[in-house]
Amino acid sequence: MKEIIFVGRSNVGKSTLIRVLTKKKVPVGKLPGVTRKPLHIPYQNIQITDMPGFGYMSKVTKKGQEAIKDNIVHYIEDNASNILLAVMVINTTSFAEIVDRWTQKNEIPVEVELFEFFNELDIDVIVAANKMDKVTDQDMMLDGVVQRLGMSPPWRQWPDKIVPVSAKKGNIGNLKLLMQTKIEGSKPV
Ligand SMILES: Nc1nc2c(ncn2[C@@H]2O[C@H](COP(=O)(O)OP(=O)(O)OP(=O)(O)O)[C@@H](O)[C@H]2O)c(=O)[nH]1
Ligand SMILES: [Mg+2]
Repeated sequence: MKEIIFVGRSNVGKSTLIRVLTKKKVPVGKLPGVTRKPLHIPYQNIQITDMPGFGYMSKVTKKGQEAIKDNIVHYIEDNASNILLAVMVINTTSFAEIVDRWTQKNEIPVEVELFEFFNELDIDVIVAANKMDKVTDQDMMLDGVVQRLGMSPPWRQWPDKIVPVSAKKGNIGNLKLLMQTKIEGSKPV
């Protein structure tokens, strides 16, 4: 079945966003590591897949976290031909800081790696810049995000690559519309 997958670091709000979109009670929670396995939610004629988050998880060892990250990569590789779209959810408030911390250690941040991985596999990816309710200088923050993902600011020139949202407030901006375009574009004519 065709699917739209939601990926991103633990605790960025993937499941909350899926709740808002599907009105289904997928498990969400305060601590990172709530979603442990890909969860499929029927959505129109496709499915939405709620992926586990990568990175720090409460009560999971470093090794366990690595295994989960490997599972995510394998899932994407194995299902690439069915994935209509990947929604990469970020916590906008901490994205720049996390990416810069990794870059300073001469390591490629996981979110940057994942973004490039989707591009390599030719899978369309949209960044859902979540938790915008906590961001004060929105344009500055979003410009910083696109820049770190290799796109030139201003962020507004990438309307089908980045969408500011606040899952908590139920504000999902253009995300639903962008998903709809993908779903309809995939229907056989
Ligand atoms: N302020 C704010 N908090 C949010 C927003 N979206 C989600 N949260 C909170 O972030 C926390 C994590 O939400 P989840 O939806 O469980 O996050 P997740 O990405 O699915 O997490 P894992 O399954 O652990 O990877 C919860 O406490 C949510 O209430 C948002 O837009 N703004
Ligand atoms: Mg989750």
